[in-house]
Order: sequence, then C-alpha cells, then structure tokens
Amino acid sequence: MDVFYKGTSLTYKIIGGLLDFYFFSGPDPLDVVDQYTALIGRPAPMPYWSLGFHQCRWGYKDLSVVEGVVEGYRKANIPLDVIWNDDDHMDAAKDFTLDPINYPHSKLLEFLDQIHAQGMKYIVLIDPGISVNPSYGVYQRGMQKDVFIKLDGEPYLAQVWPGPVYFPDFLNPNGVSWWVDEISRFHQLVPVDGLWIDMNEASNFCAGKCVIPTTHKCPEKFSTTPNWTCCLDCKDLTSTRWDNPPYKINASGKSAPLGYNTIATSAMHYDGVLEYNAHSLYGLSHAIATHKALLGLDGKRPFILSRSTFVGSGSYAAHWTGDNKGTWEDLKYSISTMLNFGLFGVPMVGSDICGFYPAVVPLEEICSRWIELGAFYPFSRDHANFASPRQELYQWNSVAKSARNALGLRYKLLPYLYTLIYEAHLTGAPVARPVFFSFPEFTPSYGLSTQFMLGPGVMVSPVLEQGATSVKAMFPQGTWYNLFDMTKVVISKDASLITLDAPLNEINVHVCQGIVLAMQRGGLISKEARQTPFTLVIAFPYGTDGAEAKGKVYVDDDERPEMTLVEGEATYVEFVANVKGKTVTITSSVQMGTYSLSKGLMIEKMSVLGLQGKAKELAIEVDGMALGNTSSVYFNHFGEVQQGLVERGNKKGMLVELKGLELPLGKSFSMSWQME
Ligand code: MIG
Repeated sequence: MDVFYKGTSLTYKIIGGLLDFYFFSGPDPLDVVDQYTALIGRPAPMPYWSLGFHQCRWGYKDLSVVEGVVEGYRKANIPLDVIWNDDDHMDAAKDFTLDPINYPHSKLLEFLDQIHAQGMKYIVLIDPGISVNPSYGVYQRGMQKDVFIKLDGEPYLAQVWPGPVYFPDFLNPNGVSWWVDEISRFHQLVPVDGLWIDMNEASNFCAGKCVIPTTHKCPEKFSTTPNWTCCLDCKDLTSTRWDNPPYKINASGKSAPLGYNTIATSAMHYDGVLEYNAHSLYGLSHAIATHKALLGLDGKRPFILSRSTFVGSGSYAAHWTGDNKGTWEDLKYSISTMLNFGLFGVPMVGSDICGFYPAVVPLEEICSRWIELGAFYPFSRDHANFASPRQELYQWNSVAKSARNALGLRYKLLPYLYTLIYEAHLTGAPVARPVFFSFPEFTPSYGLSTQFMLGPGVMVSPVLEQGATSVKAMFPQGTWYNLFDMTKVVISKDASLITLDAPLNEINVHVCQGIVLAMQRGGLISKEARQTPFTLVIAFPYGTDGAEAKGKVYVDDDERPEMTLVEGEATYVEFVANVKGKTVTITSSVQMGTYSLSKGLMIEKMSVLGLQGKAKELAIEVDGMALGNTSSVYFNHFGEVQQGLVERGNKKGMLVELKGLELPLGKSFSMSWQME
C-alpha cells in the first residue's frame, strides 16, 4: 500500500487483501498502548546488560581492532557493556562462520573469555540470505531440509553480501527448526550473547528472476570493499498480477515491479503462501525464529536487534532506526522515530549514535550532543559505516567528557530504566515516551518532539543545534529538578519556553515533582553498577508543606527468560513519601523482597527535594521495629533556602540528604522526621 498524509486526511491506496480495523478507546495514551499491546503482544523482557552502552562498527577489520576498542573505552573511563561485530568476523560474509585469518577461532574465544569474565557481552550480525555454495554446511543442511523460499518450484535466487543467496522461509516449520539448529551450532563455536538480524526486509541487491551468470564470476571476487551492484543475470517479472499489479506503489522511487530489490512477490512460501501476502512479515518471522533459537540455547533471556519490524515485533526484538546520517537533522529526527517505536510496542529502540553514514560535516560537536541524547535512548549504541571515520566516544576528548557525563547518569538510572522495561512488558508503556503521555492535559506538548520523557518522571531536553550553549525547553506545570545538580530547579507555570544552560558537555535531564526515583551509584559496566547501594531521589514540589511522591523498583536475576514476580528471583518494591506540615515520612511497601535481600542490596541514601529548613528528629522502623542504632545516619543540607517561590529557570533550591543508611532493599521500612 501507499499511504498519503495530507494534514487533514489519510489516503490508503491498497492493491489487495482484507482490512481489519481495531479501535482502542483509551482514554489516556497509556491505556491505548496497553490495549494495543494486549492484542499484538507485550514487549519482550530485556536483559539488564542490554540497557548498558553498546559499541559497534562495520569495518572492525580484525580482532585486534575490537580489542583496541574495548581498551579505548576502559582507558577513557567511559561505560561499555556490549561490544559488537558487524559482518567483519565472517568468512566471506557467510552467516555463522569466522574469518580464519582476521578472527581466528581460538583468539576470539580468548577474547570472549576475558570480556565475559568482566561481565561484558558480545553480539554479532547475521543476515537472512544464505550463500549458495555447495561446500558450505549451513547451505547444505538448508537444501536437505528444503527450507528456502521458492519461485517456479526452485529456491528463489537473490544476491546479498556473500554473492548469490537463497532466503530461508521462516513460515516453514522446517525452516524454523533448521535456523534454530544453525544458531545452536554457531553458539557452540562462538558463545555470543545476542544476535543482530539485518537486511531482513528482505533486502536483495538484484530484482526479478535471476540466475548465476555463466559468463562472469559473481561476485567478481570477494573483496573487503562492500559492493552492492547486482552481479546475477536477472529479468524483470511482469507477467503476474503479483509482480506487476495494475497500481504501481512508489518502490524505491521507481515504477518498478512490486518486488524490486526484495523477494519477488510471486515467490512462494510454505503451504502456498505468496510473498505478495507475506512480504511484511519476513522480518517478524525472522525475529520469532531467532528468539526461539536463543531461548533454546541455555535458557537465558534473549537479546535480538532487528532492522525490519512489523506489528508484534516488540515481543521478540529490539530495534534500531536504520542507516541515519551524522547530521543535526538526523540527530533531531531520532527522537520522533524513537517515540514512534514506543507507540508500536517496540520500546527497546534507539538510533545509531553519532550517525551511520560517513559524516559530511566534522563530527566532534555533533557526536558530543548525540551521546548526550543517545545516553537516554532505551537502546544506546554507537554504530558507523565502514567508510566513516572512527567515531567511538573516546576518539575526541570533548566527546569522551560528554559521554562520561551523560552515560554516567544513565548508569545511575539503570534500576529505573530496568523497572520501565518491566512495566513495558506488563502494560506496553513505552520506556521513552512523548511528554503528553504523562501529561495528557498539557496540550501545548502534543507536537513536542525535541524533548521526551523516560517513564513517568524523567524529562530529557537535549541540544539539537550546532553552536548552542543553552536550550529552550517546555515543562508541564510543577517543579523539575536537574538530576546532575539537584539544587537546580525549574518551576513551570505554563507552556512558555524556559532557557536552560547547556554547555557542550552537558545535557539537561530533570526529575518531576511527585516522583521517587530509585538510583544506584553507577559504574563502568552494568554488572557492577547493579550491585551498588541505592539512593532514593524524592521530588516534592518546591517549598511545599503538603505533597506526595511515589516510585517503584523491580530487580531480578535477568538471566531467566521471564520477567515475573517469582519468589527468590525478583523483587518489587513501591515507595511512598509524604510531607504534611513539618512532618516528612517515607515508606516502602514490599510485594516481593527475597531476591534483593539474597543479593544484599541496600539503600544508602535519600535525596529529598523541595523542602525548606533543617531536618531533625529522625525515626526509622524496619519490619515494624524501631531501628535502635541510627548513629551512622545523618542529614546534609545543600543549596539555598529561598524566600518565597521562584517562578522559573535555573534557580537554586534545597536538597536534604539523609546519608549513612543501611536499609535492606526488600524489607518494608518507614521513616519520618521533622523540618525545623
Ligand atoms: O547494506 O552489515 O543497517 O547497520 O552496518 C548494509 C552492514 C548492510 C545495513 C545496516 C547497517 C550495517 C550494514 N547493513
């Protein structure tokens, strides 16, 4: 179909099929996504480590380069959880193989042992196209099991990186079991922690009905410079209504056959299903098969990143927004594409940080701004094209500084992000969401796509313009506290734009009044960060003497596939804080606490925002018993007590910190004190 949007109307030009309409009545945006994902499938649980930072690049020509990247991050003190290979590790671009010279098996295993020992992870790319090559086991077994999509009774011939390929049919149960087996064989060879499935639209360098040429080699020779010109002998398919329907969609800007640069639409899947009818499901079926394969390996929670998605893909895979450019325009555009995927039920999403295609402008400043924004994508990965200059975050001192700053906060917010993944899995609620999702009454934010929220309580306001050192941001009514310096307060009364300082290495991230944020100390790797003590950030309205704040935290052993409250394997705690007159109380209500107690997780600090004056007369109860010895516990007061209400802007407020706590996360507690 072609869909035309004309401001006041949508026109669907459809060349066939049945139309099923579903209406989701809301009333709130979050209700709509809840109803929608109840129908199409809830977003998949994600491993905790996948919320860490990822580094990738097409063109890490050998293992030593990859090792150098890990070392580069370590030396620069920039967090890194996952290192990726694009197709460079493969032997002549064939799935499930290793280049014996550049990625020798034993060396790769040594490297993986090392990084795994630190808790880091490794992901590689695979494509659906299987090299047509009688000496290649993956191909042989696929032929034996008859798993490929067909045209005129023969496997449909296409071309991707390895040269001539056949495309597996993931609608065929044999296709799925063959794929599951190939992944399990590969995993025995290389213990990868997740898989990246690319080119699964499916993308084909050729079009129509092709044969392997007899007059020249195809590909000419396998070279290290990628080459995507069609080398097969091909004829356009024009005789069937499947290939050549009377209405021509705008395929690649050409009035070409419908299957142009993909699988011919008259090709046949299992059980007589035409590609014409199944085309859009290819990437989804690929993700489902890959998910099944990973689940079967060692019972760990799968991580899959897919380029092609369809309704329902979020139940199996994360998504990145494809081949973008290192431009200010694409930096900005990444926000709306990310927010869209949240609405589609694919909350684990992000764009290639610093841009994929070789930059047309110097990258240093853009890359600083990009990691500041990208550190708050649910899926945070730097990735580049083989022809791009190197753009790992440590390549420039200024970018490294921005990265330490922004990723530093991300790693402190990991428990919050992980809890949002849990909520997404339960209710479809997007991790990154438009401001109006949390503030449906705030109509001026309906068109806002230069800022966004993480969950209900965190606002991200990035710089998206060259040379800017401040940013104009909009805030729903209330008090917002800067998470980098909690004494910086924004008090918003209406939709007018507030100018915030934003020097090159800084991004504005604010927490909203009414929220209790569970944070940890952070670190350079999520495995360590997740073991550190917690801080509860409690945001009351500025200068209040009557208010409530709420929050929750979910933690579990993220190795198991399910994200459910199982005794011993998960913890779920809700926090409620109140101010009434001079009395402040904070309580936890534990739905399940065994997991975090067994791990010895502690709350060490409360950071309370919005109060005036000095705190005194602390009382703490744990499990209903007064805590006798509170000698290690003390209050700190930062910032300034303002007289009267500040109206807006970068004002100073007050932070009351309660430090020296050792409250086990997972025990119910209640505490209270008086403000002088
Ligand atoms: O035609 O595997 O979008 O992220 O680096 C290019 C090489 C094929 C496209 C992906 C990109 C990846 C690239 N792939």
